[in-house]
Amino acid sequence: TLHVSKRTNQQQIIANPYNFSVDLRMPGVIPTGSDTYLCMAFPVPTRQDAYIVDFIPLASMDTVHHMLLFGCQTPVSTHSFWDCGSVQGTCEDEPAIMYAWARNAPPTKLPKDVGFKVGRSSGMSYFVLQIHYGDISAFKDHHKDCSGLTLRMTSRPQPFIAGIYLLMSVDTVILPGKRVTDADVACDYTSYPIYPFAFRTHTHRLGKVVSGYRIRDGKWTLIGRQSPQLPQAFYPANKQVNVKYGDTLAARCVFTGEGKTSKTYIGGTSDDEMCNFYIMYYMDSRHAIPYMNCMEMGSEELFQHIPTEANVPIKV
Ligand code: IYT
Ligand code: CU
Ligand code: CU
Repeated sequence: TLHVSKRTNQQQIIANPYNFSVDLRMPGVIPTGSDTYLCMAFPVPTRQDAYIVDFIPLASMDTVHHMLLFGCQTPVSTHSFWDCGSVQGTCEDEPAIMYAWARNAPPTKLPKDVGFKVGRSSGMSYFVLQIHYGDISAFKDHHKDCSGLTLRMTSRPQPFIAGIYLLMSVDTVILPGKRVTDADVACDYTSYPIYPFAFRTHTHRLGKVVSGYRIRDGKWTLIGRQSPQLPQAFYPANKQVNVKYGDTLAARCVFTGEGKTSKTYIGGTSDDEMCNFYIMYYMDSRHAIPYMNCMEMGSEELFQHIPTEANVPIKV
């Protein structure tokens, strides 16, 4: 009967020897100023391949502004936590973003049968947790913070692999006083099909709205649009938009130079800007590519056809 099969199923989940959890927590830290970024690296606890199938955030709501999880080969430090504000960074090699938690945003869930592949063969031997402590007045009592994440993992191969496609502008210049500057990025997609299920936008203070699209046979279909001034978490993508060989992926960030007295360039500090549109997707594990990116400007001709919504500000 239904009742019996349900129980068996539950027992399987609990007793499944392939499943395990990994706690990634700050080791009791006291941030010394507002807007402190602290990072901590954790070795991936298995020699074989493993898959992250769920993220469980454990963050103090009154102090943690956001948390990001990266995977990489060589973190800046492997001993203890470090200050990873704009100067030091997270990894010596290329960090790959896997998760974002931001205050007041709903947490991202991976779809069923989807996992982020980690471990030696995937070139990801460390997790790096980055925590942005915003308002630190809650630390007046000198308590220590152990915020972080629990990862639910399995060593059982997953049918679909999660991945990130990052569209980013590398050459935008925002002129002082100019009301609108569009940063456009676009690339032809020439790989196996991907199924976007979440997206994240990132700019600094001058970003107004960031939108991402699939272009197929000249038709623009929205993957997601958001204000980068809202919590920069991964939000659910527009449903049923898949991306296949021959499509084009495109993104536009809208900036304003109002109130500025000098040019603003792309760069790492809060006085610089960034234009990022991240697509979180899944892909058949038989030909999975976990990270892809696009840094091309895209032609003016192409962007003449972008839907007008891309320049409509979002209320914050
Ligand atoms: C110059 C820029 O746009 N940097 C972005 C995107 C970026 C992310 C990763 C670039 C590289 C990376 O390896 I991961 I090269 C940037 O730094 N974005 C920040 C975080 O660092 C992830 C963000 O919050 O999106
Ligand atoms: Cu933050
Ligand atoms: Cu940035």
